[in-house]
Amino acid sequence: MGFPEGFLWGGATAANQIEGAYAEDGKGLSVQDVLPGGVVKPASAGPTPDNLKLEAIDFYHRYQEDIALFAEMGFKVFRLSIAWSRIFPRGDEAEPNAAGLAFYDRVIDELLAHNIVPLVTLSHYELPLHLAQEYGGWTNRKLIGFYENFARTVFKHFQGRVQYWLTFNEINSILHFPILAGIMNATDKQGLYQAIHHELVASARVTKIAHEVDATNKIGCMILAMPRYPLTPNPDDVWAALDAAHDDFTFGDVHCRGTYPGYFLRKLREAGIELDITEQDRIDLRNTVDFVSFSYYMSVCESATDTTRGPGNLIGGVPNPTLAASQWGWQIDPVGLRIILNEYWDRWQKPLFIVENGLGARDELVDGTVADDYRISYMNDHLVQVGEALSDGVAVLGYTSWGCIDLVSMSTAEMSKRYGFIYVDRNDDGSGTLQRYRKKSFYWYKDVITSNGATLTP
Ligand code: BGP
Repeated sequence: MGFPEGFLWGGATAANQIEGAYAEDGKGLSVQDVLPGGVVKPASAGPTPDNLKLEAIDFYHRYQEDIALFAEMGFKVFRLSIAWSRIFPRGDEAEPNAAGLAFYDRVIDELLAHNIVPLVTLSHYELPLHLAQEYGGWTNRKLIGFYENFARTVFKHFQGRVQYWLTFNEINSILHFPILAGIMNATDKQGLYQAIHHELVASARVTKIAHEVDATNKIGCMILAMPRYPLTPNPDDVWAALDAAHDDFTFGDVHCRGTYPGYFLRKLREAGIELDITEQDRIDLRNTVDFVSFSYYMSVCESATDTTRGPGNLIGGVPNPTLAASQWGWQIDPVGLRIILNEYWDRWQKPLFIVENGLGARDELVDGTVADDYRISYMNDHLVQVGEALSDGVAVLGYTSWGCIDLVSMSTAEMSKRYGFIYVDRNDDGSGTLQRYRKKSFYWYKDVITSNGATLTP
């Protein structure tokens, strides 16, 4: 079967991890600008000189060079996010910041000039800091209106130029890191779940708006996907795995079915949480998405008795004794990608889009390049499993590898955790020329794209 004609090959990024220029052209501070240690560390008082994100890889000024490199690899699609705080610096203004829109005009026009389809995330782990500080982030229902205003503005502005949109990056990770929803202080579960509800309603409402602005718009939700395997065949472990998976399924279920699943309502009941859900909310939630996108890096095990938690993509889990791990302890499991693709397709029957996958590793620049065979092998093995899933009959729209150009890590705010096909000369201490270099994987990916997957080795 193989990869279909028109399969969208490309790469993925997020505004706060590549752009830099954190205060340029009227941009307001975003929540990410005050997380110099990355998302897993507590928030600091304000921007600090050691916050690599403030300059990041300076995509803000170097986008032309970077997009030319993406085009050289043959990218069909490029995933970027629009920083909400560039368009609405405080988040609650009525009118957008024209200079912010102008930046994305330049970027999107550049992509289109290279025949690269833009795939835009509306909120990639960020919101204007003002909305977090003054309103309590997504715990506040008013955020729905602010987000709608932001979304409507960009849908209209980029109408005819951007067709693929994602509403919230890895929306399920809010359960574990409420800061991602602008909840700056420790909060009770009630506030957290109310914030989840507000995000889900907001996602559904902007899905409706996107279709009203342009019926050809395609809106996806975005889920942090991580297969949960039972640590042993003990049925209690099997249930523990399903119970943990429900935390992720909830978000896809609401986005694809338009109502809350029973297992989620039970969890709320048992935790004594009563959500404020209006009749209008229930109607709004029925605006389901056109496709489901997800990130995939690793799988974990779950157990009814073993409480060990290994490192991982924000959530982590019980380590799998059969798998090797990356330098950051993320366990490598290509078959898990086929499993997730089959599972999501069976469950939701919506086209799937793999919008993040890749290997974070320490690279060594030698003679102007990096011999990153480990990355090639990781990606080859995962893409082979995508091919298997396609043969299983799963509808997959495309694949955007994470951090196609080296960028600042989300969890740890390091530069040295590199994912790219393109090496960026910048170090954890902020030193470096920011010059770009093609890695070995650059040429490898170019061949994969040109051959539409035929050069992958099973
Ligand atoms: C995902 C996020 C990305 C990202 C990636 C890799 O969860 O959506 O923003 O950075 O993980 O994570 P890290 O940068 O921590 O290695």
